[in-house]
Amino acid sequence: MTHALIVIDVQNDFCPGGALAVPGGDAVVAPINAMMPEFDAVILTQDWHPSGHSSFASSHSGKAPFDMTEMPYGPQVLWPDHCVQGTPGADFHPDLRTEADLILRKGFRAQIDSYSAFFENDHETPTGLEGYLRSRGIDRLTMAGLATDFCVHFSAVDAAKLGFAVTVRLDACRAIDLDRSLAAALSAMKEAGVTLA
Ligand code: VGL
Ligand code: ZN
Repeated sequence: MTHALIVIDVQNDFCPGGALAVPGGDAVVAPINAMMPEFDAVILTQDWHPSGHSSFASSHSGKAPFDMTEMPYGPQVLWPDHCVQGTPGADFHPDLRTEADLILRKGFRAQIDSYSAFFENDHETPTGLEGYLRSRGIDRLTMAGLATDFCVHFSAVDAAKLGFAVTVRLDACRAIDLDRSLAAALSAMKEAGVTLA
């Protein structure tokens, strides 16, 4: 099998001091760097929003960060402004090794958020990652990064649904854990056939 590591959103805004800091987010960097040499391919994803993105609470009058809203594609959490294209918050953590084969950016469409590295939040607009992996003959994926309960969760479930063999390295992930979203994410990943390691 050809085995790729997919490193999800290890960016400054998701690390302590960032706009949407995940508790302990920077603790994933060392284990991720250490595991990179074990894989046939390394892919990094980067949350990459235009300013004024529709997932930002600041784009909705009367809404605060972590409120919910209804989008044409379903319910959506509203976030603090984060990972705005070209800003230091959107950069990878400075210690992350970035000698990757591919950097996949997502969330660049103003009207739709994209947690998953495979499909945007409408669950139908593809990012192109599936085609990239299949054309390289990659059939096995290990995932790590931020955040366990959002981008890692949706990426892992989509990958499993697409037929990839998926392992999530929980030791190299950290969660936001909004309203018990971590527990929900863990059971959804298990149900989808993802191996939690
Ligand atoms: C993420 C919320 C908003 C993530 C990205 O990387 O998990 N979470 N944008
Ligand atoms: Zn985002």
